[in-house]
Order: sequence, then C-alpha cells, then structure tokens
Amino acid sequence: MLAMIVRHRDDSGMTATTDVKPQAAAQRQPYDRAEVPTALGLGPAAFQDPDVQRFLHQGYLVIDQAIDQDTVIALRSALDGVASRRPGQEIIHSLLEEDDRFATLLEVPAVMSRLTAILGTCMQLHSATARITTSGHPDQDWHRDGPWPMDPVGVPYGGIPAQINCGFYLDIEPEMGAFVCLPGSHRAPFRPPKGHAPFPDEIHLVPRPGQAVLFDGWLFHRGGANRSNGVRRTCLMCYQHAWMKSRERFDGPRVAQLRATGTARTRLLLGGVSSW
Ligand SMILES: O=C(O)CCC(=O)C(=O)O
Repeated sequence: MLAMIVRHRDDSGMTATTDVKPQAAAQRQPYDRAEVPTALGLGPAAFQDPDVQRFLHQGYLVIDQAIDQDTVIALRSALDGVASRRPGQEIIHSLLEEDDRFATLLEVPAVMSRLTAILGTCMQLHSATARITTSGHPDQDWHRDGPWPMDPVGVPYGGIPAQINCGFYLDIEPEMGAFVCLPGSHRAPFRPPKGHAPFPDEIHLVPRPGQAVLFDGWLFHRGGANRSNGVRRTCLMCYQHAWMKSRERFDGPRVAQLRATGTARTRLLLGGVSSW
C-alpha cells in the first residue's frame, strides 16, 4: 500500500502538503486485492461463442456431461442424507454446509467456462440450494429468482440484474416434473403471471443426470409437479456479479474451510469480498 502526498493551497495561500496515511486507506479496503480479477471478461471472442449467443437469446443453456456419473451418485447419496436429517423439507438452503460432497458443484469446469464468458470474472455465489419434491408435489408457480425490475434498454448504466442459476437434476424423469421455462422471457420488462398456467411457447426440459442447465435468474421458470412415485432431487448453484448482494452469508465452517484452502477465485465466489 503506497502512502500518498497531496499538495494543496492552505488558508494563507501557501502550498501545503498532507500525508494520507496508508492505514486509513487500508481501513477502507476490508478485502484482499488478490481476490479481485484485473480483467472483467474474456474479451470479444466470448461474444462470438455460440453458447453465449444462445444463452443471451433464449435465457438458458443445457451443458452436456458437466459432471460425471460417479459425482451424480455421490450427490444423490449426499442429498439423501440431507433429506433424512430434514424430512419433508422441500428447499434446503446453504447446501455447502450440509455435506462436503456438494463442494464439487462450486467450480464445475464446463459451467465455469460458460459463466466466465457470460457473466465475467468478478463472480460470487448468490446461493447453493437443493430442491426435493416427492410424489404428489404440485406445480411450482412461475417466478423469477429475484424481485428487481428488468429493463434492458431503460437505464443508461444498464438494467439487467446479472444472475445465472445452474441446475443439476440428479434423477429427473418426465413424470417427476420438468424444468419449465419461457425462452426469451429473461428480457421481458414485466413480471411473470401469478400461478402456473401454461404459455403457448413454454418448453419442458428433462435434463439427464450429469447435464447442467444454466438459466438467467430473470427467465420465467418453474419446476413441474411430481406425478411419479419417486423423489425429484435438484441442486441449484446460483452465481452473480460479485458486487451484488448474496442471499447467503458464507459464514459456516465448511465454507470457511473451502475459502482457506481454495484459490483466489474460490475465495471470491464464497464471499471473500464481503463489502467494498
Ligand atoms: O425445481 C426446478 O426445476 C426449479 C426450481 C426453482 O426454480 C426454484 O426453486 O426457485
């Protein structure tokens, strides 16, 4: 940290100097600069990437073979452990604190490369969540993942809440409830309707175990009803610009351990820069 000498005119009109103390500057910077990337994005090539273009246009992207089958099996078993500790609970928050095995979802290479191309390098986790639905669970209502208004052209500094969710569907079959979404709705300057009435253009995705579904948090979406006799198990890793507020506080012991042993990117993802 450099000390700074500032020259200015004092009350008598003479030139005076003020020494700006490094401690004062350090107090204003409660984070490690090494965690802040020096370049925001991947450059113009990212704009040409067909995956990026598809995502921008449709609001979602299916990534094949994002995780291998051993990982799928390990995650199923980890989620079964969570379900037995929390019987009947549909949404499990702070998933990384539930079991060490969920940490494999934080920086899946095939997901990170797309996220970096779309969202840039200054990324933070918003939340890691599981959703478990059992037989007879009804349709989820249409929603966006955040409450903020969307307006792609109405604000000079941009009105796009940059948040991307990544769903890992561990064992989904059509009767268990598809991931239902309305392509292109992530740029609609209005909210989704109440309820879950079908849109003519909605699509039903039934991702295979191992695939990942990236979707813009502002895409109109919902989980389908579980009309099977099985359990539908999903992990949702949600990422956003590191300067946006996260849902999670990242203050649990497992996350602290991941930060202590991880790379600068891991620390940034897990709230290393907690305030500016
Ligand atoms: O279960 C799904 O397919 C989607 C879940 C979801 O969007 C949510 O819980 O917010």
